[in-house]
This record gives sequence, C-alpha cells and structure tokens, in this order.
Amino acid sequence: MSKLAGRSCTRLHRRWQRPFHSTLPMIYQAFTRFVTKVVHCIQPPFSPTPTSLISMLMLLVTAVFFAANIGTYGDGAAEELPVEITSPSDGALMRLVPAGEFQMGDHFDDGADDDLPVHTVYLDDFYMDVYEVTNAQYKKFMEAKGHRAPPYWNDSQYNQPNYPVVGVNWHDAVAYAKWAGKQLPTEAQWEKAARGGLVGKRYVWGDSPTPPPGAGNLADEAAKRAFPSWTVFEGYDDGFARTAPVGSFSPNGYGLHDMAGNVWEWCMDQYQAGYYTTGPKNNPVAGGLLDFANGYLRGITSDRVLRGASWFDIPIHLPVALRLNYDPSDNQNFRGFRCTGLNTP
Ligand SMILES: [Ca+2]
Ligand SMILES: [Ca+2]
Repeated sequence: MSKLAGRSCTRLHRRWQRPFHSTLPMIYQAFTRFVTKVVHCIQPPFSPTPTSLISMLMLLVTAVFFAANIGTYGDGAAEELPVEITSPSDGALMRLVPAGEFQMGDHFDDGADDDLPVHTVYLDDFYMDVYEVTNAQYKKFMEAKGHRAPPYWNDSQYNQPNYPVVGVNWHDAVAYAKWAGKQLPTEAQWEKAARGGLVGKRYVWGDSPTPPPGAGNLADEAAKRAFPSWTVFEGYDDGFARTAPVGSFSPNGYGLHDMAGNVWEWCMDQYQAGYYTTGPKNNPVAGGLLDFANGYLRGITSDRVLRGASWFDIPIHLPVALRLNYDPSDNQNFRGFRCTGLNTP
C-alpha cells in the first residue's frame, strides 16, 4: 500500500491487536478468581459474600464484552479504514477497495485467450485514485522533478488542467508514482477496482451492449461526427470526440470515475499472456513489484499492461477483462494512468 495507506493499516492493526493480547492475562486472572469464588460459594455451607457476587458479575460483563467483540479483532480491521483519503503529495482523492477475492478474467470467453481462465484472485485492501491523473497534477510533478513534458502538452485539445494527462509512457507514469509516494496499480488491482463490486459482467457498466448514459467517454456518436469513418457505440453520445475532463461520467461501485474509457491506464505489470495460469492467487503482479529503491527503472523494456480503453476505442476494446500490451515507451494521445497504494511490508 502507499506510504499513507500502509501507515494507516499498520496503526490500525496494532490498535486492534494490542487490546486483544493485553486482555488475555486479564481474562485468565478473572477466570481464576471466578473458579475460586465458585468453589467458595458451592462448598457447604453455601454462603456467597458481596465480594464474590461482584466478582462474578464483573466476570460475566467481561465475558459478554469479549464475545461481542471477538469478530472485530480479525475481519473487522479493513472496515475501519477510511473509505476516502486525500493523497498529501498530489492532492488526489483516493477510494478504498476492500480486501477480498474477486473473479478475474473474461467470463464470456469471446475475446483473446490471454484473459483466460477466469480465476479467483485475493487482494489486500488498497486505495485507488478516484480520477485519472490530470494535467494540473502532472504539472506539479514536472515542476518538482524537472521532468520533461509529454507529447500533446501544448495541444489545446488535450492540455486543459482538469483533463487527463496524455502522451505519457510507462516510465513517465512510474516516475510520477514514485514522486507521489504511490504506485501504479497491478493489473489485478485495476480489474478489481474497475469491476466496482459487480461479478461476471462484460463491461464496467454491466452487460448492456449499448452503454447507459454516463457510462464514460468512449468512441461514440460525438466521435463519429468528428471522425466519420470510425466504428463507434451506435446510439450512445457522451458529447466528447477526444478526451473529457476527469470525473465527467458516473462513478462505479467503488466510487471510481472513468474506469471505462477516456484514457487507457498503465498498470505496473509486465505483460505475460499466460499469467492467469501461472500467477499466484494472492496479490499477483507479473514481473514483480517495482523496486523504487534501486533506481529509475529505465532498464525495463518488456511490454507493460494497459487497461480500460479510451475515447479512441471501439466497442470490442471495452470489456473490463480485456488486456492490452505495449512497449513501455509508447506515448500516444489516448494513454494515461492513475495511481494506487500497495499493501507491501
Ligand atoms: Ca467520446
Ligand atoms: Ca480510463
């Protein structure tokens, strides 16, 4: 998890674990006293004293309290994490995606084979940026780190402050995440976050082949007006031929915007076509976690995963399980990213 979220988790677990362990001696002592008092009570002649009755009452209250809260010491920890936080580095709103399992992959088996088989993945809880990283946020990063401007930086069709930054390659996205004290999402994190709690659906919005109003910025009727030769979602008009301001469309079940469309989003993972067969069940990430401590990672040249499609994309690219792989130096005007935190030790 990010430094921010990681610290929250650690504090939280400590807070819950400390009372649990510290109550054991107390319970043992109370139990010992209870046995002693009971023995004294039942030994003839039966003569309970006020002290013994008070002790028994206190023990009963302790036992009831412990029984009522025993579940809280374990599974309840994640429930105590705040649902929404603000990243102190880039000011990004982040939403909690709770720990647990989900079914990853193409439930319809009608695309490429690299998103098969559908398999169970467990992820620790993590925070995900609510929006794609904007030009305004990326500008802060560029100024802080002296990072070069991406292509299209001066193109007024894409460079408004609240629009998603485009033209960033995977290395740019990693450098931003490092500056922000965050990470790129793993591919599994991205898919779980995008599904928003829905199970086995084809798209972020469900199964309807025609997106409902507010589904996202896709290749739509507005795009066809600008680019007449395009194949688009017929009957769906999102009003944008190119990128749209982040958050212009409806959030999904986890409160995340633009998980379908607007810009493709770089993930951390190395692309491995067969990874759904070979990867672990828990917290999978192909190619391993990024080791920021050991350099800028310029040496990475293997294809990386992109998810979510964009304003440029035809319907066949919108299934939520669809995986796209590109060279990490790819930097087109429909590529962007968002950040996440990781539950790493
Ligand atoms: Ca559109
Ligand atoms: Ca997107």
